[in-house]
Amino acid sequence: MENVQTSQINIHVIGVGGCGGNAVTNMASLCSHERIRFSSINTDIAALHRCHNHEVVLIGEGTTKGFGAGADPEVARRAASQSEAALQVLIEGADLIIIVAGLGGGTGSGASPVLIDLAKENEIDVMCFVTLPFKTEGGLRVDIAEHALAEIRSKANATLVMSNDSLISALDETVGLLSAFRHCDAQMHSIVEAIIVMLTNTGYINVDINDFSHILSLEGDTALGVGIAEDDSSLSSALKHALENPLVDKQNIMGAQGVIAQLTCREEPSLAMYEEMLATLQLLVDGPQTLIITGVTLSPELPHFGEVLIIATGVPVEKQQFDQEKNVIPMKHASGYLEIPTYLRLRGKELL
Ligand SMILES: Nc1nc2c(ncn2[C@@H]2O[C@H](COP(=O)(O)OP(=O)(O)OP(=O)(O)O)[C@@H](O)[C@H]2O)c(=O)[nH]1
Ligand SMILES: [Mg+2]
Repeated sequence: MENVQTSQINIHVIGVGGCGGNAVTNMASLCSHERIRFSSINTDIAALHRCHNHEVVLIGEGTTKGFGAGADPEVARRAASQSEAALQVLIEGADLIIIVAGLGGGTGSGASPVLIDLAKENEIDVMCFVTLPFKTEGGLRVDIAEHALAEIRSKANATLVMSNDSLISALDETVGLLSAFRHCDAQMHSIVEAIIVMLTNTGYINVDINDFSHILSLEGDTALGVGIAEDDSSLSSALKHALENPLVDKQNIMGAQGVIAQLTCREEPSLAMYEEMLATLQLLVDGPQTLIITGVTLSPELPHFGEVLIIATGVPVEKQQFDQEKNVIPMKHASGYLEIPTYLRLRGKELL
């Protein structure tokens, strides 16, 4: 089996707002792939100064004077529209844009939809990786995030939602806030890397940008994930694990209209285990009409035996999991680190 390298695909990961910029800084430091471009946009010049390892664009300088959007998505929307020419230059040449943003503030929530619109006008596919705020940040932020998420879901080709609250239940309660954020960023990064490998290496069974665009064009919810297999016999479990990430909101792929199942292996998988993995996928999808596109790529430098990337689209839209509770939920842990004043959050980000 041999993979052929292709060079046509340009993937551009763009962080929007403070969280987006932090996440992209962390992702860029983890990324080993030269074909991926990272950048961040923000209304806040100080936040952009922390994005030391990738290109940055200040938006709406005339509107916010470089001071952020003050948790007002409308201000950020105007800022992004005002800087449309700069954003147009930024996205030029991309085949796929992956937007990373924290919802609940101004810039991530308000500028992301403008960027998506611009990308769509340029016929570029857009995936969005977004985080939802801690409920303890208050009902207003939750409301902002909820509205932004609905808009982003309706505009982007695929949306991956991670909630900050699930960091608390998923990770050891002694974990530090910044380590928890980095964990979240690493999860997003592993999915981005898996997509890059799939699109830039021509596998033995190949998924190319047109297959990918087709799957992304299907209307409905999205489920995305990556699972690790330590050996040949754990491919099916890796597939299930890809859809059991405790940080990710939606992972049920039942009834999906389309699924990409991309297997990347260090060495050739056995036919029996490959078949078993596909049978597991069929059971999870449970849809005779589902378009399933499978890919197999060899990547000898992979640190483990294999990786299974699942991208399911056209998943029937469920009533949103989002918690409508507007009151601040009592803190789960005595450490009290969840109620973070803005100045501490900002100082914390400087440490990232
Ligand atoms: N996972 C994660 N979440 C973050 C991080 N920084 C902020 N957040 C979350 O993202 C939400 C939005 O915060 P920011 O990204 O700082 O806000 P912004 O988009 O820059 O908005 P403005 O500053 O109001 O213009 C917050 O309510 C937090 O829940 C981070 O580094 N990682
Ligand atoms: Mg900000």
